[in-house]
Amino acid sequence: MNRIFMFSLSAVIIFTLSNHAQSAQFDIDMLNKRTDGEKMVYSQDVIHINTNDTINWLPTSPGHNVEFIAYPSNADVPQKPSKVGKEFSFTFIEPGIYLYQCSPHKSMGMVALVVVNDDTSNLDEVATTKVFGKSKKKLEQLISGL
Ligand SMILES: [Cu+2]
Repeated sequence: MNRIFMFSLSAVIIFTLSNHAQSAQFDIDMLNKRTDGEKMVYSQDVIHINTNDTINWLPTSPGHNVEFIAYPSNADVPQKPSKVGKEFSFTFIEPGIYLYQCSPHKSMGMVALVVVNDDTSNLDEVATTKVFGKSKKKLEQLISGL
């Protein structure tokens, strides 16, 4: 093998390795209506991601936001709800389950989960977090599907 070929091969290997180590980005739409007919809903009820992955919540329909209401004890999540109708991004550092709701539609079942590294060690806390109205049944369904 000549030197140029060897150099190219090493470059490809290094690129592949570094690309693999890179964290991922995921988009979740905030919706008035989902394709399955659900109203006031996030495009994904439960998403499984890895440490250092980022989720971008998109204001695909207006009037929604993200408010974390249960999360791993050492997670540094925003303590205030995100701005209604604005894109919001968060990078998940701590493994565990994150429960969030849409503040304007928290009693209409607009709750969802992020599970980082498939770690469910804070499941009890998530299951006993106070949610409102239709979100009680929705949360039960999401948890039973984990
Ligand atoms: Cu909403």
